[in-house]
Amino acid sequence: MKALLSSLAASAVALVVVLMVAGQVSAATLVIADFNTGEKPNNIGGDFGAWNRDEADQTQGCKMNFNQTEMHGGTGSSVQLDYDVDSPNPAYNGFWMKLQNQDASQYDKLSLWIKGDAVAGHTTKVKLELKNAKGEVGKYTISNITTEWQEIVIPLAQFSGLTDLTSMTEFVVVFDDMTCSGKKQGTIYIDDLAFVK
Ligand SMILES: [Ca+2]
Ligand SMILES: [Ca+2]
Repeated sequence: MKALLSSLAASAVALVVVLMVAGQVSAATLVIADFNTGEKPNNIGGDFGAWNRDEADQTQGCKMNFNQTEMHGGTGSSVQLDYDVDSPNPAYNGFWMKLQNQDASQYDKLSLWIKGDAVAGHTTKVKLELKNAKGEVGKYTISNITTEWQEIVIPLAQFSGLTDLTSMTEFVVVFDDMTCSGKKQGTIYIDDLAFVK
């Protein structure tokens, strides 16, 4: 009986430790955008949308919509990016999101969920950019995008070009005709963008 009680006590201690660690993990995540309201702004008050190299060039472009079917996490929505960089002209476009001068220096990584559309097709690679108030642009290329949701966790140190994380201004997705070598026209979904420790 004594052994059972001490075993129960040990289990209780272990449970408390687990709960404390779980609490720290959730506090160590800053959700930038879960898109679950299906409207702007993002979770930190920032605007976002699609951008185009040349609005007048009908041979290329990117359109953004909220999608309530292809979302990560079971409820809410994701953003759907329909891109086209299949053009006789130099082609690039994508998605931008304001980061409201967020201080990311207490975080180590950028996390996001991403998948491609099986029917429309999709590139397996996209470029990401993080910009700060100093005008620096950190760049990182994601590869191996599939038609299944996957979490991409990128150490902030790997955004080469960024030397200061105390005032982040913008997150950018870039589709371009060189990077999108697999599929120059298609659909990508993004959800649950966050800074994590
Ligand atoms: Ca969502
Ligand atoms: Ca085209």
